[in-house]
Amino acid sequence: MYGLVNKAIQDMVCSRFGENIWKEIKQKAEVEADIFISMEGYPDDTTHKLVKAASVVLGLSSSEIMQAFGEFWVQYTAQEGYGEMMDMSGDTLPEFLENLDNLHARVGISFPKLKPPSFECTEMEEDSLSLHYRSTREGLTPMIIGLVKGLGTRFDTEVEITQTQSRDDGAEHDEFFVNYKSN
Ligand code: 1DX
Repeated sequence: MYGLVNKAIQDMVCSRFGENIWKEIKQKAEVEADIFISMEGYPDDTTHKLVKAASVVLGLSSSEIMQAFGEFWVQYTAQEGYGEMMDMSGDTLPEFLENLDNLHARVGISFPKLKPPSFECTEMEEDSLSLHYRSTREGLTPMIIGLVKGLGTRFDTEVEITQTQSRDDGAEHDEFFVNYKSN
């Protein structure tokens, strides 16, 4: 994944727990890089090792860390150079979710090593939708819950999200039911 992802993990840990905890996590993860370059590609393994090490050092589950990271990602990217792109992608939670594939297509033009996931909304109602998440990657599903909650915060919308289908259980892709109410 692009370094932006690892840099976001670093900034989340440093802002909440400080530089020393981050150093400990990086050491435990056996990640050699001194700094992450946003626009450079890194092995997915680097990200997974960082999450695992953070889980041990902070005493939280990997799933909890990934959820927190998903929430963080929404505000992080909005303030780290991609705010305009986020602004263009919708004014409401459902609109933004429907535009995610377009957003990734746009990023992919400039960054061809992007392996964008796909998000599809079905059964769209006044206050709910089904969200289908398809990815070339495994193990990032808890992050999706955080991402959607982060979008809820961004759009001042109360969100409830529950997973209704899981690749872990043999389904073809992950599916979520999203209930929301804008304030
Ligand atoms: F609900 O399943 C809200 O590296 C959401 O594969 C979900 O393949 C917001 F310059 C610049 C760059 C860089 C901008 F090239 C990414 F570095 C992308 C900014 C999306 C904002 C996807 C990150 C692929 C890296 C799922 C989890 C990954 C999507 C991560 C969240 C808005 C982003 O993001 C999977 C890669 C951006 C960029 C957004 C993602 C890769 C998302 C969301 N994805 C790189």
